[in-house]
Formats: sequence, structure tokens, C-alpha cells
Amino acid sequence: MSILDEAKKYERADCEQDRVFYQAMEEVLFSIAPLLESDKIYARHAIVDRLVVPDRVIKFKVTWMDDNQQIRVNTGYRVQFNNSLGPYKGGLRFHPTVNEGVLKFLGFEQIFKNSLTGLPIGGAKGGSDFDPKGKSDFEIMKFCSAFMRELYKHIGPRIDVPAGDIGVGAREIGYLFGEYKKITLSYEGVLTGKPFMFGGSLMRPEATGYGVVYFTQTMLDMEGKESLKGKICTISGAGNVAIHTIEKLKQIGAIPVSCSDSKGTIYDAEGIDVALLKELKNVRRVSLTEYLQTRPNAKYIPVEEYPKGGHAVWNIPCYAAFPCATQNELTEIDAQNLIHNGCVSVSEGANMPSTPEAIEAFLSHKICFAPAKAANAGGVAVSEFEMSQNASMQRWSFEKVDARLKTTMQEICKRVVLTAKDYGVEGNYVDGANIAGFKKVADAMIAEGI
Ligand code: NDP
Ligand code: 2IT
Repeated sequence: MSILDEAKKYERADCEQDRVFYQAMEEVLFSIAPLLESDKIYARHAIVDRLVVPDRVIKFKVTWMDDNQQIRVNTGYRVQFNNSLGPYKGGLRFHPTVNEGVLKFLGFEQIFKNSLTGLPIGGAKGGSDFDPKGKSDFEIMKFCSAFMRELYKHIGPRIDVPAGDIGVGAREIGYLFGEYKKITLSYEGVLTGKPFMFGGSLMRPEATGYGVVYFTQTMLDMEGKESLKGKICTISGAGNVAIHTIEKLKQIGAIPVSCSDSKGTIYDAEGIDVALLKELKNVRRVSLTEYLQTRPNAKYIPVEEYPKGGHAVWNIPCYAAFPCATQNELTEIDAQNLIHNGCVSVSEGANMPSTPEAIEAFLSHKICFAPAKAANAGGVAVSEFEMSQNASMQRWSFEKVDARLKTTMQEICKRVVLTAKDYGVEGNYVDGANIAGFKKVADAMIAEGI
């Protein structure tokens, strides 16, 4: 059976919810086709059939009471996808768009991302359709407690170690940890992204964004392109990943000029004010329109003012682009705009932010394209450093974590480049990442038996 038939087989089993999962799976299957052709061992061990089905999907009801004494019901999930390389590991997403299909896509991607880090972690993802927007601190706490009252049965420091993702940061991880500790009487590293005072790693909040920039620096260097210093960069999103990508870009002398949220885009030609952005998004939790109160020369472009199918942020001329918001946020139209405006490099901070058509456009125009599972692996890598610190009761310095993060991102980049070269697709970071990530997991699955 050709790889195309193989992919189609899974498409037939598809339903609307699974669309993003199928998208993620199709990309991996196409990338690994040369490996499957050249080495029949993977077919003999039915690796693809075994890898595209999660080990288990846990789905549960979360009942909690809001501040008006109204009982609310949400759905919680944990998709434990593959633990061939280590305990299940991956974030929790709280967002109204969360469903089983979204978490299967994220869990599937996480397997290969975690494999690429070279660290002993398997792939998982979880979350809920709970919408944290507009909720009081107390409501967030009650929801997190109720969520953990079910989740605790399925996780553990050697079993499955969740962390943050969209809508889940240090505050939520703190409440989840507090409930786990109460139920189990166990003070252990069962979650990562914890606040520093009770076992969190220094630099975990910064890790994903800083890692994306470290990866991009290495990629540009390996491709013989000019560095980011003094260059205009555009960034989408205004959450954890976007903020720390912007922060690191400023530290290295680049000029990050944009950020965005679900309502609109900020264009600040003088460079985004990171302290202000943190204040608006992490402390006051307000809309980006407020940015203009302090920075009146910046421009705010509401989403409804931009033509359908494209996004204002990708129409700003830049040297390097960093999509850091959510899946499929960068379309073919956006890719054409970036290419037309002279963009040289695109690095995915978010998970699968570029549509397949956008990726195709980047690759055919020889844009340096860093796919999410390689470029944003710094977050989960530092999560694993947090697991190591918790297990050994140690605390690493900021400098130590930063140095290890930088080395990890450089090594991932080199691994991806060499693998692409070995399989005759030099310069294609998508294929390089998918093949290198897959091979390690597949070899472990074979060695561990069925
Ligand atoms: P946050 O919740 O901190 O921020 C998410 C940002 O993306 C917000 O600005 C949000 O805007 C915006 N956003 C979310 N959904 C949409 C949407 N449907 N349309 C437009 N904008 C949207 O999340 P993170 O920064 O942690 O995560 C961002 C991305 O990075 C995700 O793809 C996540 O999976 C990925 N990632 C995160 C890691 C981490 O360590 N946190 C690690 C690796 C990847 P608004 O507030 O208006 O909704
Ligand atoms: O997508 C991701 O890699 C994350 N949300 C972080 C996962 C983790 O376990 O730190």
C-alpha cells in the first residue's frame, strides 16, 4: 500500500472534530514515507497503525459552582498518546474550542516534539472546554479543583505529568497542584510550570518563547542568512509564548513590532513594550486596545477590519515571522503576503499555526521554515528539567537552565538539518523534524514489543 493510500485510510475514519488531528497526521505520514519505503521493519511492526491511535483517551465530567451559586458542567480530557520514550508529558488547554479531536492533534504532535528534545518523555495532552475569560480568581480555583478531582486518578510523576498550554499558566497549575496534594497527601512533581516557590523551575515561563528565538538563531546561522540583530520581526499572540518570544528578540537587538489576540493586532513600529504587554495580559488581563493608552503612536487593527482569510499581523513587512497564538492562524493568503513583503524566516511558536497550504508556499519559496514540533520544544524541555529538579530535590540557577535550553534548541536544530540531508530533502525542516522525531519513537516501540 502506498503512503497516500495509507493516509487516505485514516481520512476515511475522520470526522469533523478530527480534522486538525488528520492534518497533523497527514503531514507526518508524508514526511516519513521515504523512511518507510527504505526500511520495511516499520511496516512489519505495524508502527504507523499503532502510533496514530492514542494509548487511551480519558474523558470526564467537571462540575463546579460559579460565583452566582450556579452549577456549571464542563468536559475534561486527557489524551495519553504514547509512552515509549518516557512518562506521558504535555500541556493542558482550557479554551471553549477544546474537544477530543483538538487534543488528539496536540497529543500526536507532542510525541514527536518530545522525542526531538532527546529527553525521556512520552506524548500527551489534555484540557477542557472551560473558558477562563471573564472568570474570577475564585471561579478559576473552583474549576481547577473540580478538574483535578478526576484527573488525579490518571497522573503521577512516573505516569503522566501535565503542564500549561492556552488558558493554563502558573495560576492554574498552582490550583491544580494544591488539589492534587490534598487528595493524594503526596508532595511530588506531578505537574510542571509550577510557581518557583513550590518546586517550579526558574525560566519555565520564559522557556518556550526564548527557545523559539534560540532555534531561529541557529537555523539562520546554519542556512547562511543574516542574524536577527537589527531586524524587524512580527509576532502573533499575546500570551506566554508570544510575550517571551518578544522579550528575547528585544534582548538580542531585534525589533519585534507586533502582537495580537483574538480581537485584534497591535503594530508598534518602535518595538513592542514588553513590560506594558505583561502588565495588560498577565496582571490586569485586559484587551490589547489598552496598549494605546500608554503607547499612542502604536496602531490597533481589530479583526473585523481585516479582509476574510488573512490576518493583519502577517501583512506587516518583516525579516522574520513568529506565529505564537493558535493552530491554523497563518493561512495561504498570509504566507503570500509575508513572502511578497520579503520575509526570510518563519518560526512556529504555537502548535501547527501554519495551514498546509501556507507551509507549501514557504517551502516552495525557500523560506527558512521552523516547524512547531522543533521550534517550540523549549517549553517541554524545561518542563523535563523541572521534573529532574523535583526528583532530585534540587534547584537549578537561571543561568544553568538557560544554558541547557540553548544547547537543547541548537541540538534539535542540528538533528533536524542532518536528518533532512540524510533523507535527500536538504533544507526541509518539516521532513527533518518528522523523520527524526518518528524514528526514535518507532525504534523504541519495536524494542519494547507489542
Ligand atoms: P496563552 O493562553 O498564554 O495565550 C494564547 C494567545 O493566543 C492569546 O493571546 C490568545 O488571545 C491567542 N489565541 C488563542 N486562541 C486564539 C484564536 N482562536 N484566535 C486568535 N487568537 C487566539 O497560551 P500560550 O502562549 O501558552 O500558547 C500559545 C500557543 O503556543 C498554543 O498553540 C500552544 O499550544 C503553544 N505552545 C505553548 C507552550 C507553553 O509552554 N505554554 C509550549 C509550546 C507550544 P485571547 O486571549 O484573545 O484568546
Ligand atoms: O505544547 C507544548 O509543548 C506545551 N504546551 C508544553 C508541554 C509541557 O509539558 O511543558
